[in-house]
Amino acid sequence: MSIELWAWGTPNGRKISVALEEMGIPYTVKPVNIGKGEQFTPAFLKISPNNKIPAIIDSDGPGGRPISIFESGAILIYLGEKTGKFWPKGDLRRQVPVLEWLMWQMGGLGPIPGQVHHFREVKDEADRRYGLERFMKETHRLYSVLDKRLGEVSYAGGNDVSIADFAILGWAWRHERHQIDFAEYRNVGRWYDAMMARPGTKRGFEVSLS
Ligand SMILES: N[C@@H](CCC(=O)N[C@@H](CS)C(=O)NCC(=O)O)C(=O)O
Repeated sequence: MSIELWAWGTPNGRKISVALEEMGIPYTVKPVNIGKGEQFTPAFLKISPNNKIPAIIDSDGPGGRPISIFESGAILIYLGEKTGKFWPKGDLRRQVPVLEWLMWQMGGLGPIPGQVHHFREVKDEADRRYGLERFMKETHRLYSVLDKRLGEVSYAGGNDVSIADFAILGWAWRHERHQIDFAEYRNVGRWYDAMMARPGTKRGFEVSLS
């Protein structure tokens, strides 16, 4: 099995390097420098038509034929299905909470703190204040929801580490940039420390994506 990971060292890119390391899948990194516009090259658009990292190419896809996948959530589900790791393969009841928290991240704790990252850099003070007020409030709400969940179960999807944790971790890794203090979200802080202490996760954050 050989996978190409087309990515850059951002939260969405890190979700996949962490998953690949945790699953023990060999892969090669194809850096896509999004600061230099490499996400718009024809070669990349062919596998990621929305011009965003990450994307993967699995040379040994279903039926033994190559397959490319874009959207980090789709990639995580694919890798979980393929390996049976961090994904309750064949157990729809246990898949549901994993999917719920994966989708929760994809639609919330990613796009929203991403807006905080953006508005922090806005020069006009009134615009900056408006954006930060709006998106910080929602970012705090999302962390409260996660904190409650992680007060009830050990990991986002239940009692086992799953692809949902890798997805959420990619963004929680940038909590300082979106001005979140884990002292306010103790369950999230505990989960974060436990995840970051995992050797596979550490490797996933350390591997060069540039
Ligand atoms: N929903 C997408 C979001 C991916 C995304 O926003 N990627 C950013 C980097 S973290 C990107 O490639 N931005 C380049 C651009 O927007 O041109 C996913 O989860 O894969």
